[in-house]
Amino acid sequence: MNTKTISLSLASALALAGCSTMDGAEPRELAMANLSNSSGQPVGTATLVDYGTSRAMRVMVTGIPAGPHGFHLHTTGTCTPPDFQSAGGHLNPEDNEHGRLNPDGKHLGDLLNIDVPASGTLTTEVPVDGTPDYLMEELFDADGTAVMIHSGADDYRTNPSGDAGSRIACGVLTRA
Ligand SMILES: [Cu+2]
Ligand SMILES: [Zn+2]
Repeated sequence: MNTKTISLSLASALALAGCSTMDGAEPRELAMANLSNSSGQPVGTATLVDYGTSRAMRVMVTGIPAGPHGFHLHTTGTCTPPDFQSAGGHLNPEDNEHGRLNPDGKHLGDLLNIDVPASGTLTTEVPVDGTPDYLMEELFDADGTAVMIHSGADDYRTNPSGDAGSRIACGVLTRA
């Protein structure tokens, strides 16, 4: 290895180290919800994680029927079983229509479906749009925000709810 190669390698290493520090590569938890099913039993957690350049909702669930499930943020942070209608519609501060495949969509609360395997246990992450400041302002408005899992898949298109079926698990977000 000649001197030029060595100095380039060192420069790259420093650049990478600098990058990770500036990005805040240490994931930071912003908010968290304990999820319960319609019988009031705990089924897992949802945690909003800030990766510096992006945000994600980390989902850890168990005892959920296998298959794809609509997964949303709902506008009111109240989870009253068994139907969880208390949580209102999707979190939608920009007054859009529902669905990421809808040309007039999407709601801030429209997250990707989660696909639960036969075991009923899943750990995954789905992206969440918006800066940390914007998200914290909207999530922790006067009436808070709920995280919801539905019985069926969100079709990402049908207004206002994606035709995702009943609400099977709900949790109120709190600041982490
Ligand atoms: Cu929903
Ligand atoms: Zn929606």
